[in-house]
Amino acid sequence: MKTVLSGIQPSGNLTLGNYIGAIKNFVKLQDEHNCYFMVVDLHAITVPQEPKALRERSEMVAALYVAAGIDPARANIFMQSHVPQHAELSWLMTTLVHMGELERMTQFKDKSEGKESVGAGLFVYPALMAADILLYNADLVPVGDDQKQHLELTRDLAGRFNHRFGEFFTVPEPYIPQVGARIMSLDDASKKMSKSSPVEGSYIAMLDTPDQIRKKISRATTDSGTEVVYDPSTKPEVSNLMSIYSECAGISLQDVQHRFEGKMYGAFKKELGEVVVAALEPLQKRYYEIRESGEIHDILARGAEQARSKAAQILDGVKDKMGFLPAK
Ligand code: AQP
Repeated sequence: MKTVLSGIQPSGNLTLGNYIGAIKNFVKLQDEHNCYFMVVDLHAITVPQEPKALRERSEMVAALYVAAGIDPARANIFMQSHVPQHAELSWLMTTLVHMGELERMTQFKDKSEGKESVGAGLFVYPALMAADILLYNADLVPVGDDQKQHLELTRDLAGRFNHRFGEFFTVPEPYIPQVGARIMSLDDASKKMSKSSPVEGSYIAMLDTPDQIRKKISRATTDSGTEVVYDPSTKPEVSNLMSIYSECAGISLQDVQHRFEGKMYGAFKKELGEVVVAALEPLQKRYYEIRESGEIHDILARGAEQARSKAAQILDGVKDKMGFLPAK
């Protein structure tokens, strides 16, 4: 059985991009694999977070995992900060990664662009991500397209460690969906849909009300022309909306195209609004029940306990390989 690990930052309202690009795949993978799904709160603080909001969003992400169908009886759901080994292995990884490698990370460039002062945590973020994955010797890492570069670096670090200290880490593989790996902003298809975007109309939040969803979709930017045709190079905006339709309705892109042959953008967007509402409404209902019951705290406690036991074992092995004197 393969080990799968992934996580989402509690850094904003989770979007349809996070759902399609990440969570939907987590749900699929839990049946056949040994899964660890974290809320990566240590990553969220690489950009300033307000403490009260961080706490609320952390609980929100965990509850959304469960509401979306991740079953705590089959997968480990936990908060990254509840497993101290992540921070410890992260330091060890920081000593292996090269400055030039970190400087090449496009996410760092994007998130630091135009900022007067940038925390060092944002720069060394990929070392923490490598630690997250290697701490469980994960085989597969389901991520959206945007995380591919970080995963490549994790693979390099695993290889570097194995080369220097002897075979130890599994070199992880990315698991990237064919459709929906990069859901783009509703107002600009050259940018990915992002939960920390200051423009609310650019994303659909998983917890948006039906009216908000319909309104945002009706206002989404569309390419010139009128035909509903999938071609990301000439029709990026409509193609993005078609990917969302395909993922939310569970039909192929080809079928979406057939369905709207001879119809205009207006009719397509109207139906898309209903398809997204139908995909999110049952999940939202479960979400509010989970929050109301308070059960998420027990789920997180059990998940962290299981994660800590695996993480401690791997970290002991790493420290031994690196030459640390064992504690008595
Ligand atoms: N637009 C997207 N399309 C497909 N997948 C996406 N993911 C994020 N945005 C999209 C996937 O969601 C997972 C969690 O991402 P993250 O929390 O680590 O942060 P991120 O990749 O930086 O995503 P965001 O939403 O843009 O967060 P902020 O704004 O806080 O940086 C990952 O698997 C990611 O690929």
